[in-house]
Parts: sequence; C-alpha cells; structure tokens
Amino acid sequence: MDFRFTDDQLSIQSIARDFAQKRIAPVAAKFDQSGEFPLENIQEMGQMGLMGIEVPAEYGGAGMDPVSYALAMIEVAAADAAHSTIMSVNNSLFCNGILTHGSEEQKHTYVKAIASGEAIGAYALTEPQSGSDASNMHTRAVKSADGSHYVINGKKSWITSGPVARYIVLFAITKPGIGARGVSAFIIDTEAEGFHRGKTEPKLGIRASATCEIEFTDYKCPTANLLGNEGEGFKIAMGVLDAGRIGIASQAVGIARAAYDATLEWVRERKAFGQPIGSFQMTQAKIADMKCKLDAATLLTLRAAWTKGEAAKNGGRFGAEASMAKLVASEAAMWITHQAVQIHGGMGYSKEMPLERYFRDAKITEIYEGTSEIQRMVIARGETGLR
Ligand code: COS
Repeated sequence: MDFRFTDDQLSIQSIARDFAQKRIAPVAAKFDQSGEFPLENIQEMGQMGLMGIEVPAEYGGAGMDPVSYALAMIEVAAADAAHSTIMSVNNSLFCNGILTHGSEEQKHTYVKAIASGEAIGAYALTEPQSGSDASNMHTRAVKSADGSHYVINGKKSWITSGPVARYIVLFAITKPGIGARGVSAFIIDTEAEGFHRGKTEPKLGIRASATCEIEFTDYKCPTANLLGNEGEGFKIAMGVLDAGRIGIASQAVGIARAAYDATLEWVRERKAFGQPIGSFQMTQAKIADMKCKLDAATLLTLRAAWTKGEAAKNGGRFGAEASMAKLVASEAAMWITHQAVQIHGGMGYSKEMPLERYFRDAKITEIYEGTSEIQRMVIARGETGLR
C-alpha cells in the first residue's frame, strides 16, 4: 500500500488550503450569522477549478482525480462547511451525473457553466413525502404528443443551492406504477417558464448554503434535456449519490479536523488547577479517541475516493466504500465536534470561537445524501446479499 500523494494531488490540496485559510476562514462566522450565500467566493473558486475538479478541461474543469477532489474538499470544509456544501453539490451531484450519462452537447453547455464557476448547479431528488424512500416520488414528466418536450409538474424539497441555482438535475416519474424503473432524469433551466422557488429552509448549520423548495407547473423541458434514457433516472440518481457521499465524507473529515486542531491548541494553552488541561488523563483520553476517529475517517474517505478512480478505469463499483466513508466520517465529525465543545467549556459554547459552528455544521453530514441509517442499510445489503 502506498499512502503518498502525487504532485498534482499535493498541488490542489495546497491551492485549496491557501484559498480556504486566506479567503474563507476569515468570513465564515459572518456568513454563518447572516445566512447570506457567499457568491463571490464560489465564483472565484470556480475560476480556480474547484467547482469541477474531476471535470475534464474541455468541459471547463480541472481534469483531476477523485483523491484530488477529496483533498480539496477537506481543506475547504475545514475553513467553512457551508462553502464545501456548495462545492460538493456543484462537483458531485451536478457535474458528475452529466459527465457520466450526458450527451456531448449537455456536457459542453451545462457542465461547463457549473465547473467554470459561471453558474451554480443543484440536484433535485427529495420531495415533501419522500426522503430515504427516494423512489416514492410524485413529480411527473409527460412527453408531449410531438415528442419535442416533457411537461413537468411537481414539488421538490430540501434543494441545496436551490435559491441560486441556474441549472438543476431533476428526477421525475415518466412511467407511473413501476417504482424506481419509471424514474427519468432531466436537466432544468431555472430561467424557463413554469419553474418556481418556494420557502427557504431556516437551518441549524451550513447556514450560508442556501436551501429551498422548488416547484414545477407545466414546465416544458426540451427532450434534448433528458439525461440518459427514459427509465434510467433512479440508477443515475443512486450512482451520483455514491459519488456525492465521498464529497460529504470529505466535508465531515474537514470539519472534524478543524475541531481537532483547535482543541489540540486549546489543551496546550488552557490551564486549570495550575496545569495545561491537556495533561489531565480525562483530556488525554478524549484527544486520543478524537485522533483515532479522525484518522480512521480520513483513511476510509481516501480509500473511497481512490476506489472511485480505479472504478473509472476498470468499470468497478465504489458505492459500498463511499457509504462506509460517509457513515464513519459523519459520525466521527459529530463525536469530535461534541468533544471539542466540551473541552473548550464555556468558550466552546460561545460564538466568539468557531467550535459551536463546527458542532452545528457536523450534524447535517449524518443526514443528507443518505442518513447514517441508509448507509448502514446499503453496507449490510452489500455484505449479506440480503434485502
Ligand atoms: N448505483 C446504481 N444503481 C443502483 C444503486 C447504485 N448505487 N443503488 C440501487 N441501484 C439500482 C438497483 O440495482 C435497482 O435496479 P434494478 O431494478 O434494475 O435491479 C434500482 O436502483 C432500485 O434499487 P433498490 O431496489 O435497492 O431501491 P430501494 O427503493 O430499495 O432504495 C436505497 C435503495 C434506500 C438505498 C435508496 O433509495 C437510497 O439511497 N435512499 C436514500 C436517498 C438519499 O440519499 N436521499 C438524499 C437525497 S440528496 S440530499
């Protein structure tokens, strides 16, 4: 086993770290408080290649591998989880599906716009009545008599970047009554008639990442914007989520690392009973457990990213590795940020330090792109072959 990174991987890690520490970290608390979308930073990150890290240069991206993506995500998330949420939706949920299943024209038009930072992308699967049971969607797409377009009606909820997205990968039923096999994927232009934005979600964490409901009323989607073939939508959605889960695992690692680094500094400096609190055994036990969970999460995340890279070359799958990485990394992030707040005491609870933000931000990683319960289900189904 070779744990060394390539020069290219080290280079994107260093570029992302530099931008994250100089430009994102100083404004993270301000954006968290206001809930404002950090558009300028996101556009600049797009120009740097960070919104399409695995996207080939001909479609406006950086043309790098999944490990590079994971390393860059970790750096951005360590500065601010909300920025990394927007980054992960653009990279994994939007670009990934179109790159894998899209036509040349779709890649040139839509992937290019998002990967270059010109526009923001989103992914719409969840509906008010369907979350974990994603195939239980009601949004309906009906092909027009002349075959030129689909008429779409329905509502999607919890759409990350929904309030600002120009283009959205949408999943809708084209053949009702046959479950997952009746789902198709479409590329939506939010400037076209029939697209509406609904209520925005007031959230516990990742507050600068905008989230809202979206609604379609007789929206006419050109047939050229069907992604893949009719009936392939659910598999596209699941394949995209496999990639997305590596992004969320990386995000969790970034949040956990930031909380761990801050704690390490704190336990060396902060004194109680005449000694640095890091010399007390109860603190040492927490530090040891935090470090083990952080490294385990990091290694599983990098393994999943590496497996995705191998799968692209050899045609294998990486869903199980992605689910394991997301499960372990998100639970590590929650546990580590919890301990970090505890060790910081009153200062951990104060908005004067970023610990309480890390704690709030970590929670979403156990929920979105498949809850921990769903990840356990995917892993166990794969291991046992049982359903
Ligand atoms: N890649 C490709 N295809 C996949 C897949 C994957 N990772 N996972 C499932 N599929 C395919 C299956 O092979 C099956 O195809 P066939 O009918 O040809 O056999 C089809 O999709 C349906 O799969 P399955 O029967 O396993 O679907 P279920 O309804 O049981 O759902 C879970 C499976 C629960 C795993 C899925 O619905 C899921 O991941 N839910 C969570 C959704 C989620 O993450 N939501 C968050 C939205 S983004 S914030």
